[in-house]
Amino acid sequence: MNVRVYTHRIDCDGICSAAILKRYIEKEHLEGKIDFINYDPIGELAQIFEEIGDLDGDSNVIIADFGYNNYVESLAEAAFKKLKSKGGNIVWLDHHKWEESGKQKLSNLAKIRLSRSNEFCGAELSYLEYMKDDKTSEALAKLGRDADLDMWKTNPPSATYALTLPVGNLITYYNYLGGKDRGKRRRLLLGLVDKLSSASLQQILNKDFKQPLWDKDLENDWKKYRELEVSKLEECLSTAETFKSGSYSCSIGFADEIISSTLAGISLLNKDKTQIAFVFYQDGRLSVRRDDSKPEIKCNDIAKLFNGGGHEYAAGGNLGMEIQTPEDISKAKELIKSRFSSQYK
Ligand SMILES: [Mn+2]
Repeated sequence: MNVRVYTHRIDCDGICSAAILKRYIEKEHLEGKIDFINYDPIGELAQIFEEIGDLDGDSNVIIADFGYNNYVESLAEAAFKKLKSKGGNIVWLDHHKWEESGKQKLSNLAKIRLSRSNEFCGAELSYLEYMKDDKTSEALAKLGRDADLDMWKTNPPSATYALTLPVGNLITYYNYLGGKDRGKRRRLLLGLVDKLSSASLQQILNKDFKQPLWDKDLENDWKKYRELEVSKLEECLSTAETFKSGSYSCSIGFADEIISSTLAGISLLNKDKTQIAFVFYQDGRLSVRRDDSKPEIKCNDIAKLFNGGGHEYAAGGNLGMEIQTPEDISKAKELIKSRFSSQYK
């Protein structure tokens, strides 16, 4: 039997699922390969499901922590039919929201094990399904849960509190460095999965906040990530602009992919003492955030001007253009200013 694992590549839960499943492959002495899955970049998802359909009949596919939508359903259905007709086997473990119709359709082709989003996360489902008696897997599942459900914010903090932030940062960093290069991205993420899956229980449950990572390479990469974050944030803040429309004061900044919209937005509001921060990215994504002392500002209404929506305190939309050159940055800033000013004066 040949095990093929695909887990969600963008967060701690997906990466911990991969680490648990790697322990399973090793424990059972199976042939196996770990890979990752996400909704972007365009074309990659179709490629992955095509690969699944083309696997040999002795393959056992495990998908973990990856959610369903109509697009995924159409790809998965075709791939699963093909693999199943050759004798292959598919298991899908997830805690995102699934349509009942999709679940039913795919249940004829694969074993679908779902839980509610806060009942069991992807890593916990992987642990319960394959590695129930393994303490290290239990701890990895806990790390996935803590990150996914924000458990590290609880008081007292959970047992894997110290690792949640650095591991999350490393996942962001490796996805960033890999970019659209699937092979490079996989190599980098796999390095992290290898280290997590071979870590000791003590290393995973380490409570040393000053030095949470047990491995020199990981520690170095985490340092590089933080340095990159600082320099890219500085770049965003130093090239940002402010403008006024009516009684509203706003900031606009262009941010590198590595900077989260939350960090960029809050930093702009603090630096410029403005009420609304617009942050946009190379792919045209736009994020809107307000000064929290101004609850009358509804970010989701503002985001509607840019085909978006979200929460009142923060929302997102799209500029409908890619930002490649300095001229594009100016154009994008003008677009944000004029569209906002036409409605909010
Ligand atoms: Mn998850």
